[in-house]
Amino acid sequence: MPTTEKNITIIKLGGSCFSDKKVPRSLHVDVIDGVCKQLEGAGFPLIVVHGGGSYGHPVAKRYGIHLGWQEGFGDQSAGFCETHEAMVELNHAIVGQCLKHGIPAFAVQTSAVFLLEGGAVSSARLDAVDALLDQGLVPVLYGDAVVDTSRGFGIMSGDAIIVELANRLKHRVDRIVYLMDVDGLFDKDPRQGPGARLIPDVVIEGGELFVPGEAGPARLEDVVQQGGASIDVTGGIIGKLRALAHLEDKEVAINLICGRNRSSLAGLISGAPVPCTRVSIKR
Ligand code: IP8
Repeated sequence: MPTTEKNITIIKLGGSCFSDKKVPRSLHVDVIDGVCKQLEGAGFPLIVVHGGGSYGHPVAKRYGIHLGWQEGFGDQSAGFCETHEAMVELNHAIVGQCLKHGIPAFAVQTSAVFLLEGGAVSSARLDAVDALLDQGLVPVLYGDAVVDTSRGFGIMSGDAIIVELANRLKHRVDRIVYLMDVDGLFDKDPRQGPGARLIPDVVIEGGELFVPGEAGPARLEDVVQQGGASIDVTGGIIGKLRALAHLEDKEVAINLICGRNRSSLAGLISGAPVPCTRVSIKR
């Protein structure tokens, strides 16, 4: 088996893409199936990272797992374990779909790889991920409940995982693809009616997000209408993109595309023009 350094694509399966956040433990198996179909015989090294969707988030919220030990959340030890259990169930379903499509997916337990301290990553044991890639396998990691050595516990999101993988793996991550329930980032929620405009480019500079324009760059927060109902394509995703400012390699190609149709991912992989938001990081 070759063990030389490879260029890796990370596919982030966003929770909004594969589950209905209003229905606990709901999984759109057809969406996962469509994604796997487009990745069949991809022919390039791959890591899959998935979010929590309606599996991890509601449990974590109920028990305040993202806050560490706190009064008033009931039995947080049980909540910590239940959050992880929900994510394991989800991960098992996603890995199972990958295997059905001949993708050699191998679950990697995020909480066994990472430790936090005060919310920041204090330990990352990624040798096993590098070794799986060396063997031509597809590691599948997921947002998880993770031990925090000062707060007790916390949540490590799929997006934080992506930054750690890109910065610390032996192999080079050269492409990150975010799969969403819509075609990318919009100026308003496209699910709430017509007239929403897809933002084709976003630039991250000095930790801030900008939309290039003829009149000069505008702050993304000023371009995007944020509202409770559109949190996944506005507020939520803005926080996720801001995390990418911590990528050490500023050359990595980052695209936000729709993971719900059966063509955007295959199109992007083959180099065809697909509706998307491209994200670049300025040095
Ligand atoms: O959906 C969160 O991961 P994310 C995972 O990538 C949990 O933010 C356990 C809520």
